[in-house]
Amino acid sequence: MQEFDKKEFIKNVEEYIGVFFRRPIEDATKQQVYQGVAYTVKNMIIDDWLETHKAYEEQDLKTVYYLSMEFLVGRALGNMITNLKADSSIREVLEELGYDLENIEDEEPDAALGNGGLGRLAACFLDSLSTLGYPAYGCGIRYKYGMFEQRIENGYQVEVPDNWLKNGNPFEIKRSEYATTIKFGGYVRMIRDEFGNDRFIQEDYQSVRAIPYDMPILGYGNHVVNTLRIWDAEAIDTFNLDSFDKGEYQKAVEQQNLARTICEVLYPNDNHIAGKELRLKQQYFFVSASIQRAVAKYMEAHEDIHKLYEKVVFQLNDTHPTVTVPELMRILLDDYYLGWEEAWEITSKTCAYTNHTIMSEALEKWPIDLFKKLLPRIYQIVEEINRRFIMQILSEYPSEAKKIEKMAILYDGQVRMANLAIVGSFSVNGVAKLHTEILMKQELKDFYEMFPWKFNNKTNGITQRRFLLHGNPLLASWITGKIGDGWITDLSQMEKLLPYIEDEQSRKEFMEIKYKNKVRLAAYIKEKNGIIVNPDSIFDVQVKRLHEYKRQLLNILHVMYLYNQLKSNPEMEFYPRTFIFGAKASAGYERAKAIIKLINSVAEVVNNDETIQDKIKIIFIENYRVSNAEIIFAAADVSEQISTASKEASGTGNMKFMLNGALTLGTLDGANVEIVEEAGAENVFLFGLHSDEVIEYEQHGGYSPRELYNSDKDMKRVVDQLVDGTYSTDKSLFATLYDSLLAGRGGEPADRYFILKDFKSYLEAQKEVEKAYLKKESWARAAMRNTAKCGKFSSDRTIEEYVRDIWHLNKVHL
Ligand code: 26Q
Repeated sequence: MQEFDKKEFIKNVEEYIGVFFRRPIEDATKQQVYQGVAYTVKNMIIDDWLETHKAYEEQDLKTVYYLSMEFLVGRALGNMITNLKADSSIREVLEELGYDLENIEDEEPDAALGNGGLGRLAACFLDSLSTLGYPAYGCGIRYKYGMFEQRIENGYQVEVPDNWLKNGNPFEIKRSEYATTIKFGGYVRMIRDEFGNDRFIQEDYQSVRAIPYDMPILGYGNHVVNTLRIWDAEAIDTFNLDSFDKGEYQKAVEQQNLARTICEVLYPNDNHIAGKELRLKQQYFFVSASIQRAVAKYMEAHEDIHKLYEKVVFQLNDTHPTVTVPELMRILLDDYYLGWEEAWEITSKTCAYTNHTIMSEALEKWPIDLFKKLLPRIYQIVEEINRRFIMQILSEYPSEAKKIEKMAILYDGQVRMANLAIVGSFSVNGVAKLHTEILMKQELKDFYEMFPWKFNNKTNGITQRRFLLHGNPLLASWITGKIGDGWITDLSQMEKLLPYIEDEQSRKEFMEIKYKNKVRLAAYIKEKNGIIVNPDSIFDVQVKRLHEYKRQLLNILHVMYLYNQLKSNPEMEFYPRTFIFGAKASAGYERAKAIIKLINSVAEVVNNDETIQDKIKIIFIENYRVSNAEIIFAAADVSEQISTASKEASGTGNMKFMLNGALTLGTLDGANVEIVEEAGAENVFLFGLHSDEVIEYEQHGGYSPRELYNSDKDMKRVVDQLVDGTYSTDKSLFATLYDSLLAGRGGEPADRYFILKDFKSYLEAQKEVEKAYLKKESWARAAMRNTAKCGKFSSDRTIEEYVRDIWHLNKVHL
C-alpha cells in the first residue's frame, strides 16, 4: 500500500461508480457508493496481497490451513479500513463527498458463513494470524445463503434466506485456475498394476468442480494479507462426455443438481447434529478441494512428499472437516503410491484437531451405510485405520474388551468422527482450561490415557481490532490517549490502565463513554424496536445463540420474578433495568423457539404495564449478528454468561463484554473460570452449581426439580405462569417449557439444565448486581478493572500458543 492519496481515492471511487453503474457519484445510491469504496479499498491492498504470497514462497514458510465449515467474518469494509489505519483519512474524504463512513459501512451485508462461537472464532483467528504475520489459509465453503436473517413476527422467530451475494462481493476474487474435481459415490475397483501393486480406482461416480474464491484477510498495519479461500461448486462441463446416450444424459442432469445443492446453504444448527447426507457432501467437498490444492502447492515447491508436515499443517475446526484424515491418506496412497505406514506417518503428523463441545448431541456420527455409499474409497481407508487402531488397543489393553466399545472408530453401524480425528491427529485441544480438563478426565478419558502427549489446552480469544477498535471507537481512543496504541497489537498492555482506576477523573470519563455507548444502543433500539429505553438503567445483556444449555430461560424467569415482586410491592427499592436479549434459534429447535416467543410475550406485558413505571424494560434485538454485536457489547453493563456449568466449552462473547468494561454475571463454566482468575472474584458475580456437581448429578440420573418447585413459592409462581395464561391467552403455548422443567421427555431427565436448581442462587447474584450498581464509584472501578485485565483474551495470545505448541510457524519478513 502506498501513502494514502485523497485525490487518487476519490478518483478511483468515481471511476468504479462510472464503470459499474454508469453514473456520476452525485447521482449514486448509498449502495453504489459503498461498492465504489469497497473496490477502491480492495485495490489498495491487492499489491500487498501478492507481495505477501511471494514472500511466503521465497522464504519457504510453513503454512497453517485452518479447515472450517464456518467463518463468521461479518462485514469486511470497516475492518479493512481499520487494519489499513486509514480510518480518519477515508472518513474525511467521504465527509467531503457528503457521506458518513458508518452509513456507508451499513450498506454491506454481513458475511454470515457461520452459526456462532465456532465460526466467529475462525474469523478472529484469521485476523490474528495476519496481524502476527503467520502464513495461513482459511479453507471453507462459499455458501450461497449464510446464516438466515431472523425476523420477529408477533413474537415468533421467522427465518428469511440470507442472500448475501445478491449485490456481488467486492472483496472476492474467483480463482478458476485452481479448480479441482471432487468425486462422490460409485464403487471402487481394485486392479493390479504392472509392478504387482494393488491400485484402487473409483468408478461410476458423480463429480463436481470445486472453484475457489479468495478473500483477503489483512493484518493490522503490517501489509500482511492472508487468504480466506471458500469453495463454490460448479457442474462438470458435460460437453466433454463422450456420448450422450440415455445414461450419460441422466448422469449429466444429476451432476448438475449435485453442483447446485452442495454450496446452497449453511446448516443453521449450533451444537446439534443434523445427520443429513448433504452435510457430509459439503464436508467432503471442501475438504477434498482444500487438501488436494494444499498438497499440489507443496509439491510445486518441494521434492519430497514425505516431508509434507514440515511445511503444512491442517487444523480441524471441530470434527466437521475430519474427512481430512482419510482424504490425505487417499492422496498419498492412490496418487503418490506411498505405502500405508509412510502415508500414515505423514498424515498423523500433519493433522491437528480442536474439540469445541462435550455435549453428546453435538458429537458427530454418520451411519456407515450412508458414509460408504457416498465416499466408497474414503470408507475403505477409514476401515483400515479402524482395523489397525483396534489392533493397537488390543495389544495395549489385552484384557479390557470395553476399550474397543468405547474407542473404536467404526462401531454400532456408525462412523465416530471424533474418534477418527483423535487417532489421525498429533494434537487434540480443548478451548478453555476447564473444558480441556473435562475432556481429559471424562469425555475423552480413554484417549487421554492412550495418547497423553496429544492433549493440550488453547483457551479461546477474540480480536480487539474488531470488538474494541472498530466497535467501540470512543473507548478505543480514550484508552489510546491514556496508554498509547500498543494495546491494538498487544492486549496485555491494557494493564497500563490499572493506575487510572484510582483516578476519579478517569473513572468519570470511562463511565461517560459507557453512557454514550448506551445512548447509541438506545437509538438503535428505538429505530428497530420502536421502544424507548433509559440509558441510566442497568443494561443487562444476554446475546448468543439460543440453546437450552445457555439458559436464556433462567434469565427470563428471573425477569418474571422481578415483575411479580414489583407488582405486589410497588414501593420496593428497585433500580431500573433494561434486559436485552439477542439470539437465533436453529430452525427446527422447538423449545428454543418457544423461549424466544416467551421472551417477547413477557416483554409485551411488562413493557406496556404503566404501573411499573418503566422500571423494567425487555428488549429482544432482532437478527443478532456480528455487525450489531459490535454496538451491543460496547453498551453493556452486565454480561450474562449463565450456562449450566460444564456445558459451555469456552464462550467468547464473555470476553467481548469484558473487553468493553461490562461485569460478568455467570457460572463457573468455560472461559468464565479464567475471567474470574484475571478480573478477580470480587469483580465478577458468580452463582450456581459447579461443573463437578452437575456431572455428579448427571451420573445419577438428575435431581428432583418438583421438590424445589413445591417448596419455593416464588419459584412455583413463575413456573406456573408459563401455563396459567399470564403471558398468553393460549395456555398451551409454553407448556413445552413447563414440561422441560418439571417432567422431561422421552427418557430425558426433568430440568436437564438445572435451571430451577440454580434459580435461587441466580436471584441472589442478581440482587448483588443491583446493590453493586448503586455504588457508582466501585462499579466504575470494577468495570475499568475488567477492561484492564482482559489481555489474556486476545486471539493474538491464542494464536501464539497454537504456533508455539502445535503449528510451529515462522513469521514472514516483508
Ligand atoms: C454439526 C453437524 C451438522 C450440522 C451442524 C453441526 C454443527 C454446527 C455448528 C455443530 C456444532 C456447531 C457449532 C458449535 C460451536 O459454536 N461451539 C462453540 O464453539 C466456541 C468456540 O470454541 C465455544 O466458545 C463455545 O463454547 C462452543 O459452544
